[in-house]
Amino acid sequence: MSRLDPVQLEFFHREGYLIVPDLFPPAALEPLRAELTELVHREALRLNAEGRLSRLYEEEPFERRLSRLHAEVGEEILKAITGRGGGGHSGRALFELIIHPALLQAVESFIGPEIVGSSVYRIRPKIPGQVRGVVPWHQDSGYFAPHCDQSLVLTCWIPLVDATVETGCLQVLPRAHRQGVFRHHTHGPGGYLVILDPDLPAQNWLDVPVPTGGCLFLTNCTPHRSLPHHADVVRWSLDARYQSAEVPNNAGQLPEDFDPAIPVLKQACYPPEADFVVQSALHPAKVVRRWEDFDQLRQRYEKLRPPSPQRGWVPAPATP
Ligand SMILES: O=C(O)CCC(=O)C(=O)O
Repeated sequence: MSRLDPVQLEFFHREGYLIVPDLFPPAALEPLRAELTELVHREALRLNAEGRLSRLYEEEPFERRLSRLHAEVGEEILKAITGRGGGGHSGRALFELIIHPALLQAVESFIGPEIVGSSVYRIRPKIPGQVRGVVPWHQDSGYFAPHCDQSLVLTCWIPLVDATVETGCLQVLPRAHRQGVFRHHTHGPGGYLVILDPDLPAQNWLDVPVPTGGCLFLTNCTPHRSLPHHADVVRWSLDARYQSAEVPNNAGQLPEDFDPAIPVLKQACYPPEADFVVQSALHPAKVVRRWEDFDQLRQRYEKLRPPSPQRGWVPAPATP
C-alpha cells in the first residue's frame, strides 16, 4: 500500500519535500535497469562498429559501464538516453515505471485521482565529474509557464542506484516553496537555469539521500540542486512529474496542433513536451495505457517541439 499518510503529507506541504525510502517493491526497478543496460550495450556496439570506441566494457556493471564508455567517447554515448534536450529514451520499462501502481497511489495522495503525467521527465545518468551532471539551484517552475506557479506539478525523483552524498544525491532548500518563484538566470553551470546565491532566501540546505526503491517528492517551487560527485558510480535516476488534470496541460494534443494564439492560461505548463493522462475515473477512454502510444507521442514531440515558456530570465552576470 503506497498511499501516503497525513503525517507524510503534512511534512511535504510544510517542508516542500518528502523522502519515502521504500515506495517500490524490490523488483520494480529491475525492468528499467535492464532496458537501460540494453540501450547502453546497443550504443556501445554502434560506436565500436564505427571505430570510435576501442572496446565494449561488457564486464562492467550497470553502475559503472556508462562511465567507462563516457571516458572514451564523451557525451555521444548519452544522446540515445537523454535525447536532444527533451525526454530522450521512452522505452516500455520506463513507461511501466511511470504508471507503476505503487507510484500512482502515492501521487494520488498529493493531487487526487485524475492524474496527468507531466511532459517533463528525465532519465539522468550522472557520470562522475561530468559537467552536465551538476544541476545548479533552481525551481522546476523556473522552466514552466508562470500561470502554473500556483499549481502543484509534483516531481517524483527515483534513483536507480543508491543516491548518497558520495554518489551525487540532491540537495533541497526546505520551507522555501511557499515564497514564489525566485529570480533565475540563464546559462548557469552546465547550461541550466540557475538561482544565484544572493537570490536564495536562506542557506539552510539539506542533503536528501534516497536508497534504491525509494522516492523523493518535490513541489515545483522547491529549490533544489545536484552537486558534483567523484565516486566511481553512475548515479542513474528518473525524475517523473505529475499534475492534476485540472492544471493546464496538452494531453490529447499533437505538437502540430499547438496554437500560440490560444490564451496563455489554457496552454500547457511546458508546451514543448507531451502530457498524457495516466489515471482517470472520469474519462477512462483518455488514459494512455499502451507503451506504443506513449512512445509515439513522445517521438512526435521530440521531432516538433512547440516553443518553451518565456519567463524573461536573462544570463547571469559575468563573475570578475
Ligand atoms: O537528478 C539530478 O541530478 C537533478 C534533478 C533535477 O534537478 C530535477 O529533477 O529537477
